[in-house]
Amino acid sequence: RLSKPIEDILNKQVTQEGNAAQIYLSYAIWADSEGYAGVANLLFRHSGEERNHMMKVIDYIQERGGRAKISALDAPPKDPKNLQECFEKIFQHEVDNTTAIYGIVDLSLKEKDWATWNFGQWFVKEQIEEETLVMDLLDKLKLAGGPKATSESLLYLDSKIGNQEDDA
Ligand code: OFO
Repeated sequence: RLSKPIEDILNKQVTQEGNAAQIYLSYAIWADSEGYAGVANLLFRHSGEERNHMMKVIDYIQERGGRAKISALDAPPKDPKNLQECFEKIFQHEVDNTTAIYGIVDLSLKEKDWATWNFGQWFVKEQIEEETLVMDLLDKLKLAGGPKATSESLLYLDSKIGNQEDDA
């Protein structure tokens, strides 16, 4: 059975994943409005992934005799200025999320709650994939010319991104 501190930190993660889903959703809508259909597609799908993460934590809390809580979510961030800022903000968000996951693993270690420790490992691995995915987007953008990228190369990049597989 979950201890109170573990239940609390997992519930914070439920909110964190819910906020992530909102952030990706708002950026997906921004990308779509800017004409980046490929990026929008990736971000819409990723928003769904974040919601799945939220459900995964909820299921775990319930399974372990805790009580999952649904809290208010933050307002989504302002629209990014351009693709560079969009990807940078997403990357920062994933790094912050990794820190939150490490907090869960750290607490489970202190409490010798090996079930939660094991549960946390799935997210540790997932965060490696997610950070890699966004770093890859930033690399591609750099190759396209970074801040000096022409709209032609951005559109080409967008179509490439739209076709890439995303299982993160
Ligand atoms: Fe983007 O990650 Fe959830 O956990």
